[in-house]
Amino acid sequence: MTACLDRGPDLGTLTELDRAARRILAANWRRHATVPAARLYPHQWSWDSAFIAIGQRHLSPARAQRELEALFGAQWRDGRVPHIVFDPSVPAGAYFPGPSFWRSTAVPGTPGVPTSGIVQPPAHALAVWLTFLAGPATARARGFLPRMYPRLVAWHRYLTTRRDLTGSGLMSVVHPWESGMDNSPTWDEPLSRVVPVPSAEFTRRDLDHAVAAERPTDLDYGRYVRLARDYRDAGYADTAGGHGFTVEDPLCNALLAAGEHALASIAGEVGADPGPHRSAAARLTETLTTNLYDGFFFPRDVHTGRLLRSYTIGGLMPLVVPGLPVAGALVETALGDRFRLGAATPLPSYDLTAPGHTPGDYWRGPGWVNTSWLFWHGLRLHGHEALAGDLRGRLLDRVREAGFREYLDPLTGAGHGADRFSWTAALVLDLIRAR
Ligand code: 9WN
Repeated sequence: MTACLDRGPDLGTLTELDRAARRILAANWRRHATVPAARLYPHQWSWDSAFIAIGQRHLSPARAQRELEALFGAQWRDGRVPHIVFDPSVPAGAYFPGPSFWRSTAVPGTPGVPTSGIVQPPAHALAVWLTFLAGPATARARGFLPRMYPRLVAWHRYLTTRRDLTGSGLMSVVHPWESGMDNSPTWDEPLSRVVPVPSAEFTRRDLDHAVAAERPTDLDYGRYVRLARDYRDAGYADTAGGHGFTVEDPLCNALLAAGEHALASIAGEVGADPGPHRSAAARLTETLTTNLYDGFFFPRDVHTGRLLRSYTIGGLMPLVVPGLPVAGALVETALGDRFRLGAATPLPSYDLTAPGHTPGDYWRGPGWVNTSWLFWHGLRLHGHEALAGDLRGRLLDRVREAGFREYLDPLTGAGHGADRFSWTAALVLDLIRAR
C-alpha cells in the first residue's frame, strides 16, 4: 500500500469501511435524496444521485429508488433533467449559483421546485436498471420501472434531439459543468473564447469550504457564470450556434449509449419494445467511434469542428459501452504512461505525462472514484476480470487510507476536496459487494 502523507483516519478492515460508508450515506440523506457533501454541495446533484443509488441499492432498494424518483420529479417538460435540484430549506447563500441565479420557476414547463437549467452526464438509465436488479420485489411493488421508464425515455429524447446541435447524432454539452468534469484542461481552449463576467459581480461560495488552489480560478468561474447567464437569458433554448461553448463529449455520449442498453432491459421488464433502444445504442456507438475516436476518444469543439486532443479520463469512459469496437485499444492506453492503470489509483482525471498535470487541482490531475468505478464496470463488461479485480482492490485500499474524499492524488493517494463525499461512500459499498 502506498504511503500517504495527509492520510485520513485509518478505517481498518472492509467491515469498518462498509460501516463508515453507510454512516456517510445516512448522514447525507435529506428527506427525499442525498446531498453530495453536506457543506460544499448542500442540494441534490444529477449524476451524483445516479452513483449514490448504485451504492444505496445494497442498503435500501426503496431509498435508492426514491433518490432517482426525486431527481426525475424535477424533470422539465422538455425532458431535461436539471443538474441541481435545490432544497428550499437550505439558506439561499449556501451554494452559488443558487435558485435566484437560475430562475427556473419562471420558465414554462418546469417543476415547482427550483432547479438549475443545465444538465449532467446521463448515468441514470444504468443506475435505474442496477437499482431494479438489487431489489426487484420492492421495485415491482412500488411500480418503480413503469414510473421511471417514460421519464428516462423523455430524458434521452431531449439529449438526442434538442441537444444534437450539429445533426451528427451525438449530444452536445453547452457548459463545462454539464460534462461533470468542470475544470478539465480540455475545456481551456473552447472556454478561452468566452468573455468572463468580472468576479466582482458574483460571490463564490465554494471557497468557504474548499482550498482555493484545488478549485477552479475566478477567471474560470467568470466564464462559467457568463455561459450560464446567457443560457438562462435565452430562456434555456437549445439552438445550434446559440451557445458560447458547445462540445460533443465522449463521456456523455458513452453514458447515453450504455443507457440505451439499460433502457432496452427496462423496456423488456415493463412490456415495451426493446428494439428501438437497441438500435439507438448501436447508432450511438457507431457515431461515437466514427466521430470522436482517433486512437483515443477526444471531445469535438463544435465551434471549430476540431477534436480537442488532450488525454483526459473522459476519453476512457466509452469502455462502459457494451460491444465497443475499440475496447482493447482503450485498455492498452489506460495501461500506458498517461493513466497507469494498475498503479495510479483512482485513475487520473488528466494525462500523467502532460506538463499541465496537477495532482491536487480540480479535474486537472487527481482521480475521482466515480470515473474509476465506470472504468471498472467497463473492464468487467469487456472480460478484463483480472484488471477489474485489481482496480477494485486498489480503490478500496485508497479510500481506507485517505477517507471518503471527493478526489485523490492518483500517485500518493492523498485526499482532496470535500470529505464524507457521498458517491465515494456509495461506490465503495458497491465495490465491496462486487463478485
Ligand atoms: C458544479 C457535485 C458536483 C459534481 C461535479 C463536480 C462538482 C459542481 C461544483 O460537484 O461540480 O456542478 O460546484 O464544482 O465537478 O462532477 O457532480 O458533487
